[in-house]
Amino acid sequence: MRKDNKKEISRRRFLKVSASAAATASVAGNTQILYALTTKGSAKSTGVQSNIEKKFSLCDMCFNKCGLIARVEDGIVKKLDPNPKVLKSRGMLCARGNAGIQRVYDPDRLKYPLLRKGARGEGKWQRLSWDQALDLAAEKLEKIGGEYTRCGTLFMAGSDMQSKFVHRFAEAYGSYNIISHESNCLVSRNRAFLDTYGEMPIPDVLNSKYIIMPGSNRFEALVTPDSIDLMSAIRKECKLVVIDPRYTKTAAMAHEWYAIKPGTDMAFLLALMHVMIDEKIYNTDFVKNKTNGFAELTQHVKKYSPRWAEKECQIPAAAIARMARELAAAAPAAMVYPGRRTSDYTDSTQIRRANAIVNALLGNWDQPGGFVVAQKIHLGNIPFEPDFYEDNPDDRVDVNRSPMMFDTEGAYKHARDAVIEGNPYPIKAFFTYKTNPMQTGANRQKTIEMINRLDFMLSIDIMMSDTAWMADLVLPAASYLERMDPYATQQGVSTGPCLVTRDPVIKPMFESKSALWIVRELARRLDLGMHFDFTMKQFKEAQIKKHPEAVKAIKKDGVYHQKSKVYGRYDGKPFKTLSKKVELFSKRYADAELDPMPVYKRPKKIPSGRFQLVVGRSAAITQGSTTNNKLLRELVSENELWLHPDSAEKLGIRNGDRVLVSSVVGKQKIRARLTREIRKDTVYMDTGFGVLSKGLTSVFGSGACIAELLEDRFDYISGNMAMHETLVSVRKI
Ligand SMILES: Nc1nc2c(c(=O)[nH]1)N[C@H]1C(S)=C(S)[C@@H](COP(=O)(O)OP(=O)(O)OC[C@H]3O[C@@H](n4cnc5c(=O)[nH]c(N)nc54)[C@H](O)[C@@H]3O)O[C@H]1N2
Ligand SMILES: Nc1nc2c(c(=O)[nH]1)N[C@H]1C(S)=C(S)[C@@H](COP(=O)(O)OP(=O)(O)OC[C@H]3O[C@@H](n4cnc5c(=O)[nH]c(N)nc54)[C@H](O)[C@@H]3O)O[C@H]1N2
Ligand code: SF4
Ligand SMILES: [Mo]
Repeated sequence: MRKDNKKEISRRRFLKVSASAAATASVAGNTQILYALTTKGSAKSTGVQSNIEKKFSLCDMCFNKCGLIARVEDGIVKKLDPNPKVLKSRGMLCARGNAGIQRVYDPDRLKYPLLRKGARGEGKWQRLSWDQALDLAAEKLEKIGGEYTRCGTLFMAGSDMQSKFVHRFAEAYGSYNIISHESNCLVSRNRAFLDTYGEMPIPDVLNSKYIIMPGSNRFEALVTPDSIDLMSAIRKECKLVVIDPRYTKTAAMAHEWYAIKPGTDMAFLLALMHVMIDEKIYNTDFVKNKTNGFAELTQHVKKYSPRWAEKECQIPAAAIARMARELAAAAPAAMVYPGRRTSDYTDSTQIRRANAIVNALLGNWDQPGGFVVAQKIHLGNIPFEPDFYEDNPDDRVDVNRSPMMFDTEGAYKHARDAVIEGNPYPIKAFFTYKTNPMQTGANRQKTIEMINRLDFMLSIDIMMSDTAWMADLVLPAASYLERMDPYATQQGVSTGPCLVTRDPVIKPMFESKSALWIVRELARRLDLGMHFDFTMKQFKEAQIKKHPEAVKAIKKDGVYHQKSKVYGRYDGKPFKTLSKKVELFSKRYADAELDPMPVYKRPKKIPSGRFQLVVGRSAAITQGSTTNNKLLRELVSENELWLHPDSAEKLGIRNGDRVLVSSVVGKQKIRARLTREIRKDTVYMDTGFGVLSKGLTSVFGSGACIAELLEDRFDYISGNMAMHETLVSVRKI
């Protein structure tokens, strides 16, 4: 009874929200939105037999691509349910996944191409036809290519199954300045694990008996299957220890939580190694046969005792020693979780190297409950040979700013600096697809400074994001439920690899188009049409040629699972490193004049009266891209500054007071939330608020922008943005 009541209330609220949403929308397509957001048009409500089709798709509210089944009635999506057959997502569709309907039917959707009319960021736009927009974009790219070479355009595409076509366009056009969101996310982690193991393993959380999780908030920062597996594991016999300056939801579910001093994880990890080696409780067989540099490591960690570490990281020495023993006892079904962005500091590759090395001492490689080798199902391609442009510069624009950047990836922070400095050569155009660096690149003013140096900026988005708001030309993209996407391979960890895809669930609304369509049309105008001489259907056929059985399975279940061995895949095989072993000591680093083993460097002191600002996640928000969603706004409608009550008292701040937060790069006003769920020297706020774009009518005016405050420091090895290195002061307004 109660349950039904609840349902009714939320349905009514949903309708209220929809009605007001529709009232504020003043452009074409209203009837479709209105129809979608009411139940009036439903067959059920008129007593006619329901005509609901169920269609497979994949969620796109974050990068996880959880399997879903859309219930579609008369061409309108009515509900999204999880697809239990997709084992990687373990039958989950989270709050954001459910709210995907609102993404598609948001009256704030971009509806047709828009050309900037007023000053940049002023919000004056002129509607263009697609032909006008594409002709203009092609003309600008041609002109900039002629004046500044083809590398004078910087391309940035976010996480998407069609980003590969944007990359292909960039290569065909002739620019090697291609970046993604990843250098604002996890390249330092990938760097560290690649340089230790030769590849990036994945954690087998489900079968683990002991997990130490430093700075990963898996019950709010959802990653499938890890989030679901962690819940299953701790309900069985797995012990979970969370190390985080905040008492996150993950910490709340853990057996133990330590509010580590920010930036000191390496001290903790080195002390774990110290105990394991000192007490000889590491995996002697694995270390002897599969690793390189153990003698050097033994010598190296002698000074890093738990008593020493306690002074650095503020985790009690006895607890560190006990954790080392418990971990070793549970090994190989034990791990220090590798995380994603965990501790994002200027030393983060080395912090994660320390993480990788502790795991090597546990010998959990290729073992149940430890690290699993990532598997891919190899797909076909339609190959192409881009032209060579002789006048192009020798290298990427961000080259040599960090010693070990990924060639294919570069770094947003470095590319942005290079554009601002015009060094080593000028960049005059910026092409963004499904990424919002105005909210997700630290130091928003610098992003604005970069954009102000450009002659032309083009953004492809579904909404008028803050990044689109700054562009010259904004192109409307088809959402995930409206477009056909290529096949992609996923890894369900213990359930092995699988293939998934998207077919359109409904027709594209308004004038929205897929990335492939847009870049093909642009290519045609630039005489590069031969590189896009295929339809999405043909591309998919080329991808799947070797897996005819997958086509049938996907039609039936929305997914194809490949049976394959999950553990023991490395039996008798060398590691893909220089020494062919797990590199505890890295000769490559030594040759590059980097520390071959992680050396602890004390983070800068937090002066009294100032706070370390850390970044993190809320379960209802995806980075900078979901805060305008009205269904999710019912859960989090604005961000607040987490501040410890003892620190607040000294500043005369009470719960709910408006405060001014200042860093060396910016200032923001925000409401204070007094909570003991954070250290006294640390503050936190959610991402995605304080937007500049008036095209985001729901979220505009709420909360503060963390990107405006974050200092743009970087991991010196990989060029990863170091987002946790910001000090702020807080005062009552
Ligand atoms: N709901 C939701 N889920 C998501 C996302 C989302 O936006 N929303 N994004 C997805 C993406 S792209 C990613 S990369 C992952 C990120 O997932 P995680 O890697 O789990 O990253 P965060 O949630 O940002 O958590 C970082 C945590 O580190 C803590 N921290 C800060 N400084 C330190 C420190 O010095 N030491 C330690 N030990 N901890 C520290 C912060 O308090 C924060 O809780 O989440 C994914 N899942
Ligand atoms: N301040 C802050 N910065 C961060 C983080 C943080 O937590 N806080 N997290 C970091 C991490 S881990 C990551 S992975 C990055 C992610 O950074 P971004 O790549 O910027 O990811 P989102 O913020 O999700 O922005 C995605 C953009 O794509 C648009 N979009 C959504 N669906 C579609 C579609 O179907 N087609 C098109 N064309 N566009 C679409 C959205 O409207 C939005 O503008 O941010 C990093 N930076
Ligand atoms: S975790 Fe949630 S938002 Fe992300 S893909 Fe899965 S259901 Fe969608
Ligand atoms: Mo990320």
